[in-house]
Amino acid sequence: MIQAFIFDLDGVITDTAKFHFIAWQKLAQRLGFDIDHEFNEKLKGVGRMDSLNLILQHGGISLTEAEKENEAARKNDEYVELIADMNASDLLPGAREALEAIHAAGLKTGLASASKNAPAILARLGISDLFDTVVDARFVINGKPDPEIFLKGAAQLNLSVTECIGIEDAVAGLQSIKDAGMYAIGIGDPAVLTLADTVIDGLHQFDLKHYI
Ligand code: G16
Ligand code: MG
Repeated sequence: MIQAFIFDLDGVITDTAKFHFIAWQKLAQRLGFDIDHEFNEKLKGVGRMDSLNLILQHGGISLTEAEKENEAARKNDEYVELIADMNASDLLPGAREALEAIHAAGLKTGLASASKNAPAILARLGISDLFDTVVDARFVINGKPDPEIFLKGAAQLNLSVTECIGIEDAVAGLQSIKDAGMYAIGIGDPAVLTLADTVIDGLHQFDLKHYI
């Protein structure tokens, strides 16, 4: 019996990818190259340092560990400035309604985000109190596609994985949900999200009664 839904943040609840893109693009340009939107797709759901490594590889640049730390911190400062203006209007359609419907049915909600900025973003969106538990990148050793983040979400809710459903827009995130042993709802293109048990366009299409 399903007791909880564990949500990814970027691409499911809100679109932070556009802000990450601006900040990563600035970093790439500082180093003398460009990234485009197609390349940005590869960074979705991928943690900060892994994203930086992919970008450096893309630009054919190699940096020392200290230089990487410095660039990642600078990118994050720029990103934090960009998300400071976020508010409830940045919620994706149906996100608040889905969270409220789950609570109204007496079920639980969790967040499993690769972003260390996740709690601040939830606060900006005005939905912190709609999550029973939050697992972000600060609390996991192995990021997505490793199942750790979704396993931890279920454990923090005191539930077994078969009582939880994971919701993700990125292939790496869906891998994480499936390897955790959960049912997976994909958000996006069914041709891309082949790991998902079911795919919807967005949370505006989320219908709780289909899953409980
Ligand atoms: C998000 C984004 C990724 C980003 C990662 C780390 O993951 O999709 O592009 O690199 O967080 O973010 P930060 O630099 O803020 O720690 P998710 O899991 O919310 O989709
Ligand atoms: Mg995502």
